[in-house]
Parts: sequence; C-alpha cells; structure tokens
Amino acid sequence: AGCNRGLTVGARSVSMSQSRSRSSTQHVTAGKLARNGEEKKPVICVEGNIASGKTTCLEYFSKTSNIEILTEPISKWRNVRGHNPLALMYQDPERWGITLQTYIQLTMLDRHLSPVTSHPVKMMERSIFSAKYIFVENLFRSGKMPEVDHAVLSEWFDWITTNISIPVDLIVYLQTSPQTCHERLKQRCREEEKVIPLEYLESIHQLHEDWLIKGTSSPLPAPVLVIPADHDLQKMLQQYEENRDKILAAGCL
Ligand code: D5M
Repeated sequence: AGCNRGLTVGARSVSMSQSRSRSSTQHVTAGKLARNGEEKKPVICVEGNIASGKTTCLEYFSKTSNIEILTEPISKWRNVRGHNPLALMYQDPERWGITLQTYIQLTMLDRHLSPVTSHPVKMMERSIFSAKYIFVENLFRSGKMPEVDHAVLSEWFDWITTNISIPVDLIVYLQTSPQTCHERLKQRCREEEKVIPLEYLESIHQLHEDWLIKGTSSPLPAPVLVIPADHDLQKMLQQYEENRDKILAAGCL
C-alpha cells in the first residue's frame, strides 16, 4: 500500500522495460503452488560475475538494515556427503557440469523457498534464474555440456518455474569488467577457482549483459537496478548508501 507502482528503478540503466519485466514476472509466478500461509515480503536478488563484490554488498545490508540475508549455499556445493561437485565441475565440466548444476538448482530453489522470518525484506545472493540463464547456458554454449544434459536440466527448470511460485521483486546487478573480477579472484585464492581463466569470466560477463542489460537472452523475473562495481571498497559502500532506500523499497516497484 502506498507504493508508486509506476516507479522506474534505478539511477543508471534500469534498462529493461517495465512491461517486459512485468510479463516475465507473470510468466514466472502465475498459477503457482504458493506455500500455505506465507506472507508476501519483498525479495531482492544480487547478481553479478564471479568475484564482483556480492559478499560486500550483502554485508553492507546485513549491517545497516533489518533484512534477511541468504548467501549462496557454496559450502554445500563444495561438500555434498563428502564430495566436492564444484571442484569436479572446474576440473572436468563435460563430465561433472550436470551433476553440479542439478545440485545448484535444488539448493537455490531451497533458498527461494526458505521459511518466513520476522525480517521485512529478503536479500539473496544470486537466484535459480542466474544459475540457469548464466551458468548452465555458458556450459552449454561453450560446448562443455552435452545436449541431453542441457535438455534434462531445462525440463527440470521449466517444471519448477511453472509449478512453484518464485517471486523476485528486484535484481541488483553489480556490473563489473571481467578484468576486475579476475584480479579479485586471484586475491581471494579459493582453491577450486585457481583454474578459472579470464575467458571464462568474459563469457559469464557477456551472459549477464545479454540478460540484465540488453534483455536479449532470457526472461527477466524482476526490474533491474544496475550498480557499477569496479570501484574500491569505499566508493562501493557509498553507492550502497546512496541506493539503500531505493533497494529496500523493492516491493513497491
Ligand atoms: O561464486 C562462488 C563460486 O561458485 C564461483 O566459483 C562460481 C561458482 N558458481 C556460482 N554459481 C554457479 C553455477 N550456477 N554454476 C557453476 N558455478 C557457479 P561467487 O561469484 O564468488 O559467489
């Protein structure tokens, strides 16, 4: 109530058209099995390339706002009953891509459906949508995922998004250059990621741009707020401060 539903998001490029977003949202949420008694609260997904600074963004909001933060379940991807499908995927994507992506799809769905808490707003690191539209598509398009694996994953994804309500109210896109991500990746030194070349980050970047900026690849589940994220920590925190109210008002967009 009291929200201006015609509001256009974002200072820079809220570059998707509202009508496109709305129809996509309807496509994603229409006629779904809603969880009994679950109240509607705004859901914000923070999207961006690997090492684009999502953790810093989430930390800023967890410290400054009454908000529920749901990080990517990466510890699960690195240890499922003693196995590390994330490392296996980086070592041999043709063999293990489907294994990791099936598990990521499950764990991201679990995040989206996480039980209601008392926080008025929910902020997630990535989404089931970017898992499919960015990472699965990248594996497939680069010839590292067999067509049959892609078909099976797509059937799962389509079933899930047709039959289960997965509302998203705002996507915050941390827009970086692949070079910046490559530098940050080297600094954080995560064991599995030592094999990631710049070209991988360039492909992931391009898919983000096609999806969130150009609107030419996959449906948008929500409006997009773009935050340029090549800057140093201080400038990034300043941008989060400037955009804070707008982001937290996501449910009104
Ligand atoms: O991503 C954490 C790590 O997880 C990084 O190595 C990328 C990887 N990742 C995240 N989502 C996916 C999907 N869907 N497929 C394959 N790999 C993925 P970070 O960007 O640091 O949060």
